[in-house]
Amino acid sequence: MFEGIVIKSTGSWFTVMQNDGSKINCKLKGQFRIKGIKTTNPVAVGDKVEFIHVRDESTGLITRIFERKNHIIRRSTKLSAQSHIIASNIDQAVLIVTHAQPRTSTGFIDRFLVTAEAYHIPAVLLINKIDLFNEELKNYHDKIIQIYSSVGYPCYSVSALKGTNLTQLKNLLKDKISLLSGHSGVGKSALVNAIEPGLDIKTGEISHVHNKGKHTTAHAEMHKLSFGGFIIDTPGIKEFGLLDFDKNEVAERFPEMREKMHDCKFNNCTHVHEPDCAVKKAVEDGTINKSRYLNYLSILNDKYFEIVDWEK
Ligand SMILES: Nc1nc2c(ncn2[C@@H]2O[C@H](COP(=O)(O)OP(=O)(O)OP(=O)(O)O)[C@@H](O)[C@H]2O)c(=O)[nH]1
Ligand SMILES: [Mg+2]
Ligand SMILES: [Zn+2]
Repeated sequence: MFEGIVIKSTGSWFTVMQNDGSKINCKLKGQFRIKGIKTTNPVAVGDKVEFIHVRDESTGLITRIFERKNHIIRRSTKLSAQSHIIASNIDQAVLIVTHAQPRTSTGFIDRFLVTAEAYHIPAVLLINKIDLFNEELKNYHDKIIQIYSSVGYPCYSVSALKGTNLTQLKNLLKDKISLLSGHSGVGKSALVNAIEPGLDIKTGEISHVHNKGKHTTAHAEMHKLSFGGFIIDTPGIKEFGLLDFDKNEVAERFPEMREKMHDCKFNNCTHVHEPDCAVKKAVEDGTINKSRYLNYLSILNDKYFEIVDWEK
């Protein structure tokens, strides 16, 4: 019996890395279903597993998945009740954001942050491609940094292309297991290459027609960092489908609302139409950012929430 950590999954094959750094391709023994989670992938990158050797030790068979410290899940597609475990056993979730080529909306950012809050995983915003900034993008960038750092999310601004601020980024990643997420084309793989040049991961072009990436990375993969820690590069995602279905919990996942909501007149206040709502008052006087509040409303109205109790 051997132990290791899943560093890559293609769906049917899993690459497992042992403590000594050696890698072995494994299959799954039978049907694995983790109780309470209905996912397209029962085993995810980051999972600690037990395996046995088959066929003269060249491949393995995963026989057990150890209990996860945490995991982060998103809904696979808008209409599907299926969900996808992006990764497990992670120390921090890093969202790569770009203001151009492609542009990441605050709606996408907030859905990601809400999910990280739901799983109690520390989240960080990493703004890439700052070399593309003109006056207008620079102003927009300053506003974004102000919004998110003021509610407690660390923000980093880098350029994978020019190598700007990579020392800070390395300090952030050192000795931790970090998940990189974001739209296709934001430079997730380019960033991994920039801080760990030996890896030479494939990166893609940006389509000139759509100003979007071309989904170059097909499977999540964990890479060992020479200066300590691991980084998980993932395929770009179009939208971040929320798994949550309890509307009353959404406000708690906005740290700035969490702080105010106890002063609302009604303790089941949804902060939408109720009188004497401390959250709405804070939006009016500018203490809570308007775009964050509007994204909160948008999340409440999400189609995802119409599928209630999908798990049962
Ligand atoms: N100008 C500029 N371009 C960058 C920067 N970082 C990455 N790019 C370019 O953006 C394109 C996409 O980069 P990738 O690293 O493939 O993006 P990705 O996020 O891994 O995309 P997927 O694998 O499709 O999810 C490439 O052409 C990179 O050269 C940057 O800091 N500045
Ligand atoms: Mg990539
Ligand atoms: Zn309220």
